Amino acid sequence: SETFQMKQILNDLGISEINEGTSTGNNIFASGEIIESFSPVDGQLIAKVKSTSKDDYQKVIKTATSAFKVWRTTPAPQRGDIVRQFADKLRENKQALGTLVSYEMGKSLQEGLGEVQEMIDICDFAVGLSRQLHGLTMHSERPGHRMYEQYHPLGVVGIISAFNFPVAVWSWNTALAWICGDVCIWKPSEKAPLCGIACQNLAAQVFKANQLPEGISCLINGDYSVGEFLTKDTQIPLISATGSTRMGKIVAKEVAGRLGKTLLELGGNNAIIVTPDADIKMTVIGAVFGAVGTAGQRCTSTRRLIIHESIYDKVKTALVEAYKQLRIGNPLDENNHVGPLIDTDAVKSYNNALQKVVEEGGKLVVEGGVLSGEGYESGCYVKPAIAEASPNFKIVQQETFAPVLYLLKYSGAVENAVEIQNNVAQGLSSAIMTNNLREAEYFLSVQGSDCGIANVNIGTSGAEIGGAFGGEKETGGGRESGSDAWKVYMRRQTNTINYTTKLPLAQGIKFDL
Ligand code: UN1
Repeated sequence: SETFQMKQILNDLGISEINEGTSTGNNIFASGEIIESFSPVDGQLIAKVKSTSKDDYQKVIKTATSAFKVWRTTPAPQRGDIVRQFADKLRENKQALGTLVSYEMGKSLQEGLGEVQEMIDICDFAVGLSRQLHGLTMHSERPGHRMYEQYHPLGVVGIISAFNFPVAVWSWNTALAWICGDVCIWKPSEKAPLCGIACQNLAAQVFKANQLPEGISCLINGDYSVGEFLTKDTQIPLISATGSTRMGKIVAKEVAGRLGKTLLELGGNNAIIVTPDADIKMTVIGAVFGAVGTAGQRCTSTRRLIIHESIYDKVKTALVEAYKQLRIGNPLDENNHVGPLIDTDAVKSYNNALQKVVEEGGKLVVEGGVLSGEGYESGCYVKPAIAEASPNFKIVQQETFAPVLYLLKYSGAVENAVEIQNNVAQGLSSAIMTNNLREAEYFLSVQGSDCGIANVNIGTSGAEIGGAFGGEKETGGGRESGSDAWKVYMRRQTNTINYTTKLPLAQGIKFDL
């Protein structure tokens, strides 16, 4: 009956056995190679997608470019109203879309629904913002002059998203880009193409109902070579890319080479510092959810715990106990905490991390392993593991997208813990568990965490959309979602108007004829 239910959901979301993966709205086509989407939940083939060829792409960019000419002249609050309607569409389809996310990607149904909730939230945020795309006014140094700045849309925005948040990350970009007056071309991960098709179908319904032109929301599908259509295209002023640091470096180089803009959200190596003043119960909940939630496949997943030596054994024992309670299995079953990894390649990197940490001198305190047998046929289910390690181990310096948590010990003052925390290449999310005001404020100070996200008495994952999301160093420096992240989707223009009959020059320069 689960298969039957899934068929119904796919049907409701407009997904058939073979789908054409290129879309400008109602026009759906494709002549590229076939991508097969297998579920990591049960290993079943869900559906096929025909990818986007170079010719298909040419049609897309042409349609998007001409749609931009219409969309940019639509008043921003009206664009906001379209996004409001899209949010309603998501509310109606939350259960179906959340279930598809869970089935195609493997995260728990709760988290799949949570992801759709993030989409709804960013849409609501964008609706309000559509009346608040404010610029500043400045006082001119010249008499009878007025000076101000305004924000205009950029044009066609390219969005490259990752498998782990197959729908939310697109919406963070697209909801803001749309209210800003941009049109979007989205290339979802080839590991979750059906999530992309489902979202695009929902968006297309809204654009159609409002008699808006084709091309405001576009979808292309395929591997990195299809992503290159976007990164190499001088008609695309902004590329927003989420994924690995390796991918981000390639994208950054390509786009910078044509002086385009990038918004990058790349790898993290997120840590929680646990000081002698930490609430141990809260620490364990935050750390376990951070490490095993989404099977350790969030950019914000907790990879490292930096624990003070005085409470190290206590925290370790509590974690080992908590890990014994974890139920691993079908993520659509609410009783389970941990679902599968995305594919068997991910299982390989998980195994590699466990092997490396031991080779480097670490000790497993919660053993890992790949599960087999009934319910685990996909080969993607692994046991969350905990290893005692040293901060300088090569494997601890890397991001492994799997539920592997490293325990690191510090002694002395909180400064020492912060030093360990910052001493990695990545800079996305960080947290401190403490009831000591001095430690908390030091952690948030200029000498503290060097990450884009720094939390007190909360774990590293599960950020709200209202803040700017992203990080420093190898995380790429981009900021998506809330706060003033919208500015990256617009170009700023400074305007000075002279309403006199004289032409005074700035800086007091005289030029009399
Ligand atoms: C990601 O993993 O790419 O903070 C995004 C979180 C989520 C978003 C994660 N709100 O964990």
